[in-house]
Amino acid sequence: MTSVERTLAIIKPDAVEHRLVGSIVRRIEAEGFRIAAMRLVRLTRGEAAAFYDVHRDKPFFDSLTSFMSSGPAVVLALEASDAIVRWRRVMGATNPGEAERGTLRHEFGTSIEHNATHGSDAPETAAAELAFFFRGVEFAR
Ligand code: IDP
Ligand code: MG
Repeated sequence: MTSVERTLAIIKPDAVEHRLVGSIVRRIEAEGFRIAAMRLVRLTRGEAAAFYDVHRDKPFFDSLTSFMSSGPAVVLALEASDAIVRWRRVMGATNPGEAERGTLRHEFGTSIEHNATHGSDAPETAAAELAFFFRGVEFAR
């Protein structure tokens, strides 16, 4: 069984800095996702902390929120059947050093923190993360 889903993707500040937005959007389209919404955001430290609240107690939390608020990022709502799992697969493992060849994090990530992209990990987190960036936004059809 497959179902049409939406997931939240982020092109993180490292990838925007490295001028990889075009390459990553090209890959998103080539993989068959429909872009339902997309915008450039500069998160505040507080917004980054709220977004990554589940990691509040991790040793890397301060560094992560600093990184995520260090420059503009691109947030996208991606639509496809099984979008959540499929986007996670296109991104690859969290640590670029462990990500499979051909995945975005293998290609474009430079460290476990600066790993180029984000993707929601489950239907509940996808709904919450999409609302975080796109509440009140009508997805284009
Ligand atoms: P995910 O992005 O693959 O879901 P998570 O474990 O949810 O990975 O971690 C969220 C983000 O925090 C990662 O994408 C990465 O940017 C950063 N991160 C995860 N683990 C570490 C770490 O051990 N050191 C530094 N940053 C980390
Ligand atoms: Mg995660």
